[in-house]
Amino acid sequence: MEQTLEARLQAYCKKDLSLCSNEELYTSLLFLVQSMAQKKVSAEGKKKLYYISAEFLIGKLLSNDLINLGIYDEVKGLLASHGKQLSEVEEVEPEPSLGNGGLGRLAACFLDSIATLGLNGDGIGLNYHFGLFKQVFKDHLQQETPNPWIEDPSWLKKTDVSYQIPFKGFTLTSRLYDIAVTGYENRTNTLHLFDVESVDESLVEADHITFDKEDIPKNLTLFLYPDDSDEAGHQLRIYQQYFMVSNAARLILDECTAKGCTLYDLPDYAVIQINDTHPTMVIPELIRLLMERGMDMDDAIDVVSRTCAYTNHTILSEALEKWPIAYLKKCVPQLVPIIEVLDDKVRRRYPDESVAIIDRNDTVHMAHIDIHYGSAVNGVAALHTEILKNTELHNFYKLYPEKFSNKTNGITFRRWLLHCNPKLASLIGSLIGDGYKKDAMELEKLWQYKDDPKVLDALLQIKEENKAALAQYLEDTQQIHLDSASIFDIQIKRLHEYKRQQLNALYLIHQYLNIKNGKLPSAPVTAIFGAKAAPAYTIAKDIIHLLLCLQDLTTKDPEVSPWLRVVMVENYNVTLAEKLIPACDISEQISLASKEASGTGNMKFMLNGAVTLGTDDGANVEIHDLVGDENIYIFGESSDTVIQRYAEGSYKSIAYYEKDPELKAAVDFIVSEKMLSIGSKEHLERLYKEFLNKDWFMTFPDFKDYVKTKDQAIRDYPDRTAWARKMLKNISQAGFFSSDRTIAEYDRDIWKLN
Ligand code: 26Q
Repeated sequence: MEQTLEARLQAYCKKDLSLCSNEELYTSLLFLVQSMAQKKVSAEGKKKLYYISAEFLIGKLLSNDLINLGIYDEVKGLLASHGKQLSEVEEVEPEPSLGNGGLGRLAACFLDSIATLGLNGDGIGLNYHFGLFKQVFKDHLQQETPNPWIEDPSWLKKTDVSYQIPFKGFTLTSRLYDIAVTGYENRTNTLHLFDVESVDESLVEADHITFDKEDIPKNLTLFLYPDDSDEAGHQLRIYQQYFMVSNAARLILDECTAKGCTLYDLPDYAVIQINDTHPTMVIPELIRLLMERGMDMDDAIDVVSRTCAYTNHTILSEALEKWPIAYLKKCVPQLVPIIEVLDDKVRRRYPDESVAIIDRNDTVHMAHIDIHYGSAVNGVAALHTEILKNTELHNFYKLYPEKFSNKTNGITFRRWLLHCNPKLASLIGSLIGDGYKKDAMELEKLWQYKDDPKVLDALLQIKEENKAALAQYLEDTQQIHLDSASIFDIQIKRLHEYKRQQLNALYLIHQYLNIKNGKLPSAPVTAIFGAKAAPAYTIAKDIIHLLLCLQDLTTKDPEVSPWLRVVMVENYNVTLAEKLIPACDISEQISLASKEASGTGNMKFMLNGAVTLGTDDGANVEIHDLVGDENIYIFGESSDTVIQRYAEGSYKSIAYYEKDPELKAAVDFIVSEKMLSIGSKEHLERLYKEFLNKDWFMTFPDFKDYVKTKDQAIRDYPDRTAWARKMLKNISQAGFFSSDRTIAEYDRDIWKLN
């Protein structure tokens, strides 16, 4: 076998492997993987799932595919025997950052699990030429630069599929590109990414993410939009969404009719999962296309309603998509009469204005289309689904209780354990066998080792090695120096006020002031952040500024740096996450209770033996239930209290500030002379005022408890055996969060593929 693999690789390289550059090895491996993946034919079946999503944050593909194809170790050994390192070859691959964060990464984990479980299902999205912007720090501020990822050769395979997509005033020709999605020792599925034939990368100037926004034929698939409510109204987003779903609908109809579908029996051939409201226009578009093919409207509505299902990923009302009908008229007028009929039917059935599709301001509520005209609605964690049913979507729940269900998110253990933490994966394998790779619940067997000093030591040893590896990597790539003997306390996620990086920052200032006053912590701590802020999100960028100033402050002060260091990594992405997560001691999951729908980073950290410090929010609630009070640090007000506080509208941050001298000192420090000597007055003052006048995500009420709980975690850490037991408990309970479990539930309750 090795001979064969070696021979095949050599045939691609056209020379001895030891003479190849890492670039040549990367392209040869890409060809090898593509040909092997192609040979694993997708199992056919009558019914197929189409997972439509504006984002698929797939991350680098090479090593993931090598693992799934079962040749990772062999390739690694083969390269090593020729003096080459697979890890160096991995560095050559550009990361496709085709998503903002959780929602896009979830879609990628789902594709892996769908293929791994052998289910008949593909992803459909857009082929953005530039992924989410590349983040660069300058003068303690974030700057955004273009992030290209498509090279020649690439993972994208050009297909013959192409459609004519009509917009007001012009028609665009599409082209489908496919990426193979390998399952773990199983079938290969496909991620279908549609592009515009007329797209023109030269519209983008080097180093700037600005471009001609008017020229739709050239710019439609250039950029992924940042999840930025300020820009949400931008019409390009409607063009993108319609282009995505019109192509998707045509592809689905073509595939189904080729299998003998009469269109009236479409729900027997296809199920469409709508990932948040971004693909919602697929509902009116499918209805329109069915009518074009001769179906009458009521039948078309019925068929489509039985084909589509919707997942909600947020309870932030400002993030729920609403489009002025005037925008739709300007871009895609053909959908307007259909949406009007959908609205009219709802209004006839239900006089309740709050469930209407087109509101009194002539704005179309996309989620409302999904709920009325889809067969299922799900939230992404138990608490989130309860909040949808009882609060945010309560009026819909009353109408359609049978449509609602919970599907707690999950993560693929292939990428988030086998690939990113091979040492831990192999320790687990040596203790409980490899069955856990296919059945994650088997991780529970690890708990029998809770008193085994050898196992606990091995866990600590692996964590130490992963921390040293991260330190080396950040030293080499970002000139950041880490003390691997300190506690690695990590918060990595998009920068958003509700996720409360600013609460963490207040703690760090508080700790800094303590150290300056001679009060040292129980152990040295390195607080590591990674986060991109949407380009137009002012306060989020101010928070990044604060963190970068704190990095400067703590690094340069010899009194402080042995005890406390703040580090913000540049350009946080999937690739960096894969290095940070295995090296983490304390996982920061500190969103304001009720605001984080689920979170999935929390699951990745837990699986890799970090202990969570978090609020009872999103999937933290389920982690808490699984590991018990002893093995997690929970703080802060409950979601019920928070929801009530918002309902009363009574929150005044200033009252907390005036009551708590420690809080006041931390907040005042933001605009202290010391900070102003490092950072910019404009940014720091704006942030300071935001805290005092608004603090919309209520950091002040949780400050005291956060400080207390975090200090307790830091006090507990030096008891290494007790800490290792907490790590073991977390790993052993992580099986529930395998996306294989999540996908099996979607299939059982919604897709019903077999
Ligand atoms: C909307 C309008 C205009 C432009 C962009 C957007 C936009 C883009 C992306 C709005 C939202 C998103 C992404 C949302 C997201 O990532 N939500 C997260 O989904 C995860 C998977 O379910 C959850 O774990 C997280 O809790 C949730 O925040």
